[in-house]
Amino acid sequence: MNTAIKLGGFGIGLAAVFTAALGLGSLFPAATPATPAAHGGHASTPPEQNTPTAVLPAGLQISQDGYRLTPLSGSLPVGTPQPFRFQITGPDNRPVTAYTTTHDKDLHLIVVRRDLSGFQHVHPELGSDGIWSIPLAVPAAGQYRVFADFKPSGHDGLTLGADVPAAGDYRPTPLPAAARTTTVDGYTVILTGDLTPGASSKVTLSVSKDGKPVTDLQPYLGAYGHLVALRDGDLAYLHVHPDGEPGDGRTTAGPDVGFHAEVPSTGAYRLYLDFQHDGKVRTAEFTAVAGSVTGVPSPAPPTASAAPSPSGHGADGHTHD
Ligand SMILES: [Cu+2]
Repeated sequence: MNTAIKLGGFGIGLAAVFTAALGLGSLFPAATPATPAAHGGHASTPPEQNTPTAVLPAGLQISQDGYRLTPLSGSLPVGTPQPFRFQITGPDNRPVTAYTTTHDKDLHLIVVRRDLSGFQHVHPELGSDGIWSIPLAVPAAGQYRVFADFKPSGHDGLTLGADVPAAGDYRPTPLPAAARTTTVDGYTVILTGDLTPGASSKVTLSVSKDGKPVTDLQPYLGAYGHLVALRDGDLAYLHVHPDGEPGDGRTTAGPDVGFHAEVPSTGAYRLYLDFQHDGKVRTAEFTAVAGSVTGVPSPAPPTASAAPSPSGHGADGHTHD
């Protein structure tokens, strides 16, 4: 399945789990990666005690499976774009030049400040020298995380992350409180469904404008929407995609865009929905809380959440410090 694996048995196990998970449209497999076959029916030792249960979420590492993300630009400019350059090297330490296209692109670059503000989803160009480049600027100073989401030929998809600073006076932005409704550029987007730690959960985002449902969303990168979720605190990365695609005979061009998402733990996440309408891509952002966190009431049942409220039911009452 995978000739590039150079890790030990645990690494191979991870790759197998990731492959299985990708088949289900999720980067995060269930909590227990593999259950060893029962031997002789003895049940004295539960198998999970000997099984690694923690599968590292994507985006937390600069290097994985021999692949490495190396920023060649030491900082990001504030305001005026400059070329941001980086390299992906493979197990042979050479720049990777052969990729499998996913969602219309060979590589997706996500840029976000460590406080989860300033999100950008862009698509660099690959030079013949194996160096990726894109003109890039950030809106304000601070420490940024860049994520390269790509699939080397013959390998499973990877998301590697690296920190890159933007010099200047850093003023952190508190994470906005959890809410089910957000607005961007005159569009209102409503989130229904809840993130369930360790399980696949359906979330739906509904787009409207001037009080009317938008039913002519345009395909962007082969879908009516792209959703990225980042975990507050460590920026673990979850890239999820819609339930269905344009032209499959069952997926409508809005107002609802459905996703299957699986988050690795309880906690707060920032969700970023890219959608295209009237020829322009916009990003709607939400804070959502997965599971029950200390001091936070459990989310309302799905039936109740179908009726959106301006106060943001589900994780209402939660304020993030
Ligand atoms: Cu992309």
